[in-house]
Amino acid sequence: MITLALSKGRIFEETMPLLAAAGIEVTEDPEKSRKLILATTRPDVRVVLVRASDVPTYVQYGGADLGVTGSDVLLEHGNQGLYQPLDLRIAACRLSVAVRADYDYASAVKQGSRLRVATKYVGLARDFFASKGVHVDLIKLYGSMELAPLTGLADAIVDLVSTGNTLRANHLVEVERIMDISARLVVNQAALKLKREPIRRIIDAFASAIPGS
Ligand code: PRT
Ligand code: MG
Repeated sequence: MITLALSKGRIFEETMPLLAAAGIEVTEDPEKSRKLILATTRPDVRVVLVRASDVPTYVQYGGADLGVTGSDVLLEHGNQGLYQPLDLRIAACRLSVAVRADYDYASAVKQGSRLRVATKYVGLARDFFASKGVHVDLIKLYGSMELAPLTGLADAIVDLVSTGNTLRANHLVEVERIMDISARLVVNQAALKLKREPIRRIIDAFASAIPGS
């Protein structure tokens, strides 16, 4: 049995064409079913649904053989023991710093002020501001980062941006782009040895179906 870990939503949806290229179709709709283990048209392949931030953990400890996860999640998690053969170029976005439209970020940075930054990405944010020599107090949040500057919880946020619509709707502006983000295929190292042939075939099929390749 080959187990693939996916998260519901954009990762699941954008992985479906890659699976199709490998001749695999998921036979249940995760939005309609409450099942956490989904069957596929291949009796030896199943999909497990986990939180986006749990995908690396499942693959690292062998709860899944393969997984699809954002490079944001991987970098924040630390990719201990995960084989990362492919940038799938799906679920693309960027990690950015955003502030209220009326907040003078450039001056605050220039004056060496201590910034309060709210984010889910504490590790990535710490590294980024340290590399710029900007002093920050980091506030860990688990969601709705956009609310933090609006309520006075923080001066800035570090969050993912794709269309920019969420920032605009909340009168926030992007002031720095930290890095580009896309989803990666991750593979458990032991599974790669023990199930080499079927896993290799999936990796090759995914590689052939990467958007823009
Ligand atoms: O929702 P949950 O807490 O379970 O987990 P999650 O939010 O990590 O999962 P999900 O499915 O939302 O995101 C999974 C992965 O998709 C992320 O780890 C990223 O690698 C990738 N991705 C790509 C995104 C976005 N684009 C994205 N736009 N993840 C989140 N967003 C959010 C962003 O945080 C912000 O709130 O969408 C909003 C901004 O979108 P725009 O289009 O308005 O700019
Ligand atoms: Mg989400």
